[in-house]
Amino acid sequence: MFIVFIIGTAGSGKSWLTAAFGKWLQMSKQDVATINLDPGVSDLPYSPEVDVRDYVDIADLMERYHLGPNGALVMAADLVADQIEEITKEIEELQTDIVLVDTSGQMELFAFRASGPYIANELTKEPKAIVYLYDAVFSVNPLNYVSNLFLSSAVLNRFMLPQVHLLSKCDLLPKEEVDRIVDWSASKTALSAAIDQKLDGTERLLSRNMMLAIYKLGLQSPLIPVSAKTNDGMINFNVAIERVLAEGDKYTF
Ligand SMILES: Nc1nc2c(ncn2[C@@H]2O[C@H](COP(=O)(O)OP(=O)(O)OP(=O)(O)O)[C@@H](O)[C@H]2O)c(=O)[nH]1
Ligand SMILES: [Mg+2]
Repeated sequence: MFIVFIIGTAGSGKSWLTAAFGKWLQMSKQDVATINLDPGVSDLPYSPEVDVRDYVDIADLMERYHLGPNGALVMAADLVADQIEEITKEIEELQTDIVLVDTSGQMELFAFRASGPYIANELTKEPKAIVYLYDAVFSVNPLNYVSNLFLSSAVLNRFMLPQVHLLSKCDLLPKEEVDRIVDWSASKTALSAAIDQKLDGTERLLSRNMMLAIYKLGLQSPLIPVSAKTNDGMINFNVAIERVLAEGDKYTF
């Protein structure tokens, strides 16, 4: 069994990608299950085999502890960590080859609190990977792109798992724009030129130095453009996951 956590900023397309990639794997005759780890979601574009909302109820936490929605989400994240053995048992009983895990809407709940890495670590002892989403529309500006590069590096630093980077919702941009962002992810010269061309003053200086820091640490990684609406890029995404998790083999034999 392989476990894939889908992580990204709020609204970056995690749930839709879980749905679309899950369906795509099913059509490719792979044995897949989807898990919802977001206690705050009301509607999902897929039917999860395991749902954290069966373990914690945000509305109940808000009422019982007089919390706001964010306070309740923080508490829910910790309560999920407490239930990790039960959730793991449910996942193991599924006996599927690949498990897609849709994480919290608010990325910081999963990535930047103690409970996230604990959950990632304890949720079965199977091989795991992280898929980090760069929202395509947000990434058009090099300043935003570099900020996301930093966020994805912070996620890597928190989980220390193999990480695949996607440019999500790429159907929303013209192809030239998608190609340009992918180019930034593959070439320091291209990103450097975009920073010089599109930014000035402090933004340019900061972005340039942030880019250099990422390169110095060797944390740059190519983006794979995907769309959950058109299924563009699913083949390349799948190849990348197979490479990091199954040494290039299919998950299901
Ligand atoms: N055009 C387009 N829209 C997308 C795509 N993926 C997601 N969306 C839309 O973007 C919005 C957010 O998508 P979600 O999948 O819910 O994003 P999320 O990261 O799970 O959001 P939160 O869990 O609330 O943080 C929804 O309105 C989707 O319809 C895509 O590939 N293309
Ligand atoms: Mg979601």
